[in-house]
Amino acid sequence: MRGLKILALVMVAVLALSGAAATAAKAPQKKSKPKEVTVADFYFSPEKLTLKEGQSVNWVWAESNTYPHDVHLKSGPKGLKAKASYSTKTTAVTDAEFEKMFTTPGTYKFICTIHPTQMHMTIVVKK
Ligand SMILES: [Cu+2]
Repeated sequence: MRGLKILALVMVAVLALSGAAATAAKAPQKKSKPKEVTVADFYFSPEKLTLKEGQSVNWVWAESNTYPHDVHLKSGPKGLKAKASYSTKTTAVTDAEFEKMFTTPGTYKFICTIHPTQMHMTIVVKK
């Protein structure tokens, strides 16, 4: 009986340790996980995002879309390099993603070039 009790205690300890290990392994992944923006008919969600330097945004086209959309940088911080890399090269209706890392602090304004009055969003990158 006593042997069983000790075995049970050891098992609980092992489970607790493996749980802690799993949490520790997940932590860095969560930190670098991109913030998701939905590209929908006819809005970006959220419309405003604040990031820390080095964080990424992943735009994901909604499955329910029936119209084509793109992501286009309308304006960015002064001196921003490789501006074209902040815009998609084509439009898509659905089944598309666009990921971009932000390393230059400042304010970024994005539109969908097909629906510029409805679809716009702002990203602020802080140091
Ligand atoms: Cu659009």
